[in-house]
Amino acid sequence: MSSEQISHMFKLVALGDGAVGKTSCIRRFTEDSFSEDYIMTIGTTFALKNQEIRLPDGSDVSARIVLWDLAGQPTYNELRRRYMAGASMAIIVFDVTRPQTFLDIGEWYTKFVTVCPNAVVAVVANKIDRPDRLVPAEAGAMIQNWLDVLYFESSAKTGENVNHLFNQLITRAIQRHKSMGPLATLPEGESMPSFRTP
Ligand SMILES: Nc1nc2c(ncn2[C@@H]2O[C@H](COP(=O)(O)OP(=O)(O)OP(=O)(O)O)[C@@H](O)[C@H]2O)c(=O)[nH]1
Ligand SMILES: [Mg+2]
Repeated sequence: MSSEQISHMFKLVALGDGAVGKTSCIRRFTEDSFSEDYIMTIGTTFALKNQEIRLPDGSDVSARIVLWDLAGQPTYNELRRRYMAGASMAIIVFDVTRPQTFLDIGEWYTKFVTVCPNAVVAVVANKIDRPDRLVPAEAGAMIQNWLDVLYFESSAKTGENVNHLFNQLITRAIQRHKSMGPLATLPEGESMPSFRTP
């Protein structure tokens, strides 16, 4: 196995309706913690995570991910569009106990790929720990066939599949970045965010 140390920096945005668990998935991934309380995200918050990734060819890569956590409430539509710019990947999250959040996936997808056509997208069926699940796994499989996306089922509460989904997404983003060559950087005029406390 070769151990090639390349540093990659990627922007990831979390999309999906309000209260589906975007902040919870990010927090589970970055801090390995979970809270039952719902605190609506206002505007945008950022998190940072350094992740070691083993690529399918056996090489090890270190990636730095800036996770942009965008408010799901519709009030922030225009802001959200601007913040999507320059993202290499997106998670589009829905809540398996609320079918409307599943029906809205297509709209989120269209909004995102219009701004970032080359990014890697994962649709995430969250809250699978809940006994009152209404959206079946088959619905997710359909989405995967219709759209050019990865599909995962997760629980930010138990942690099930959360690391796996982010690792898969980052792996795909690195592969896509490599295949697009050295010019595949942020669009002109775009820069990484400066960090501030939310
Ligand atoms: N049972 C269960 N509850 C979850 C899970 N993920 C999130 N929740 C709960 O769902 C609620 C909303 O979670 P958030 O992560 O704040 O949702 P959000 O998508 O960031 O919401 P906005 O910031 O308003 O867009 C909180 O009460 C969480 O505790 C999960 O996997 N299982
Ligand atoms: Mg949130």
